[in-house]
Amino acid sequence: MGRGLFVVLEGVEGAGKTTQARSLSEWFGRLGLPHVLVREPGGTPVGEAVRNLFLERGDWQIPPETELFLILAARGALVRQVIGPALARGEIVLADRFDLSTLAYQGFGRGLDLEEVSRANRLATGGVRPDLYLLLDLPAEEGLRRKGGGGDRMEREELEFFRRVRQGYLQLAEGSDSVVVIRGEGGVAQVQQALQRALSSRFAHVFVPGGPAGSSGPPLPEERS
Ligand code: Z5A
Repeated sequence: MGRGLFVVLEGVEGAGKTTQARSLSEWFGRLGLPHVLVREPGGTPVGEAVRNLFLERGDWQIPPETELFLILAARGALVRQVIGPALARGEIVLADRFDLSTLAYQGFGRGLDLEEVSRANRLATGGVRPDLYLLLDLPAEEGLRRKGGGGDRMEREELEFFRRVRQGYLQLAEGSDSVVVIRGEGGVAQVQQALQRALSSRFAHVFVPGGPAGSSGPPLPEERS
């Protein structure tokens, strides 16, 4: 089975993931690289239904454990129905959030045990792991300011929650060579350049002008165990 490249954008609310994911997707297109763009929760019929429940605008109280299982239910479907097949075709998968979000939000944010969250994550992903996480780091205040406040169930959380999430992300990134931290405070174009630089330096054989020579998809990165 072939193995494409799995890249994830992570970060707090309003860090710019969706904006940057779109621009990266355009860049991949210009380079002639086959790719799929997914977001979490979502990306499958089950995932989109979970997304509606999860981000419900009403006054629902959802316990942290229920949040965890909702997210993992969506992820289980996304990995098996979209991400796995795309990687097997040798394509690039660019995901707007993945398992690091669960550690940051349900672990650091909600206070669930990190080991248990990691174990549950492994069950949901079936061992499919990203090749690189691009963490857009931004003070929680700035992210919320960009979003304009109010909004869905998560957006109504207190500032302190988002601060814990941000610190959690930074702690997860520390000492990990699969997480690259990118400052999210610059302008959109500046952040995009930093992301492209990070990808080009990590996967120089994939992100070359004109795309990978003589292949229908990106060359395979080292298989991870
Ligand atoms: N969640 C979870 O708890 N556990 C999990 O495991 C997973 C998710 C997978 C998904 O909500 C929620 O699910 C999320 C975490 C939780 N909730 N929270 N909080 P979502 O998908 O609706 O929201 P999001 O993932 O947090 O994305 P977002 O709020 O849309 O933010 P973003 O994608 O990072 O930012 P953006 O949409 O690109 O930009 C936000 C605004 O800032 C917009 O007006 C842009 O024009 C502007 N922007 C973007 N970049 C810049 C720069 N560089 N400068 C200035 N302004 C900018």
